[in-house]
Amino acid sequence: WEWQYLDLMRQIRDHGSERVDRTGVGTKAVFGATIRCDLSGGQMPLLSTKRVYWKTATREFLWFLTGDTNIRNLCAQGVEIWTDWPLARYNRETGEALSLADFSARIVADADFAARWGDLGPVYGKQWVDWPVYDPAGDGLFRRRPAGINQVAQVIESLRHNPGSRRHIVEGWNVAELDGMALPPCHKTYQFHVADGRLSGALYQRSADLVLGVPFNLWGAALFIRLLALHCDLEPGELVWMGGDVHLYSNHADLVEAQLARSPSGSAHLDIVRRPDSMFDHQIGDFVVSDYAPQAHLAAPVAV
Ligand code: THF
Repeated sequence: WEWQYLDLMRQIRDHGSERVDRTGVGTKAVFGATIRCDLSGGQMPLLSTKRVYWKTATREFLWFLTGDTNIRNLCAQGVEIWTDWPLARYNRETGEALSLADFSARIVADADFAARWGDLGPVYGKQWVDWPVYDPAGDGLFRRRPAGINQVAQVIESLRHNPGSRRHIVEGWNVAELDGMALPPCHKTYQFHVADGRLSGALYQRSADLVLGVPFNLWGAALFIRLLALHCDLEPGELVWMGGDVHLYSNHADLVEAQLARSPSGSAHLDIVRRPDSMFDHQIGDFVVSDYAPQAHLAAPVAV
C-alpha cells in the first residue's frame, strides 16, 4: 500500500495546483484521492519510508474515545500534536510569547489554566461519544439532554446485531457546532462494513496534510477498524482512505524530496494484547507493534 502514498505524493508534487490556504503557508493540492490498505493478518498502514510515532497517534485516538477535548491529558503524556492551536490563541489574546514547552508545562501543572486555555471546543472526541441532542422544551425553546449520543457505542451495537447495515457511521461534522471548534474535523466521516466475517472501514478526510497528518490519520483509521473488529468478533478487512483536498505544504518540499528518494521496506503488524470488556477501556500498553524497522524520521513544521 505504501507505494500508493508515495505515488500520491509524487503526483501532487508534479501536477498539483498551487493554492493559497487558510494558514497562509501555501500548498500544492489535488482534489480527490484514494488509498486502500489490506489489514488482514494484523498488517497496519504504518509508513516505512519515515518513522511514524504510532504511540503518539494511538494516544490521540484513545483520547478521542474518552470524549475529552482538552489538550491537558495529551500534554501530560508528552503528546504535543494539538498544542499549537491553543498556544496560538493564548499568545494572540494575551500578547505574550510563550514557547510551546512552557505553555504545555503550565497546562499540565495548572488545572484552571488548562480549563481556560487548553480546550479545543467540541472537536472529534465530543462528537464521537457525546454528540449533543436537544429536546423541545415548549415555547419554542429546546433543552440539551444531559448525555448526548455515543456514536462509537452505537456502531459497536449495530455491528454486533445488524452487521449487514449500510449505516455504520461515525460523523465528526456537526454543522451546528463547527464555529466553536479550534479546527473543523479533517477526518470527518468513518463508515464501517462487514462482509465475509471481515470488518472494513472507509475514512473520508476533507482536508489532508499528506506529510504530517495523513500518516497519523491512516494509523488512526486502521486502529479504529482493529478495535471495532476485536470487540465485535470480526476479522480486520480493508481500510479505504479517501481524501478531498490532499495537499503538500510548500515548507515541506525538502521532506517530500527526501521521502520520494526512499523505497518502502517491510510491513508493520499490530497486536492488541489485552481485550478489556469495553472498547473505551484500552490503555497504551495494550498495543504492540512488530516488524517495524522504518527509515529515519523526517521532521516537518506544522501549519497552524
Ligand atoms: N493541521 C495541519 N496543518 N496538519 C495536520 O496534520 C493537522 N492534523 C491535526 C490538526 N490539524 C492539522 C493535528 N495532528 C503532527 C501530527 C499530527 C497532527 C499535528 C502535528 C506532527 O507534528 N507530527 C510530527 C511529530 C510528531 C511528534 O513529535 O510526536 C511527525 O513527524 O509525525 C491532522 O489530523
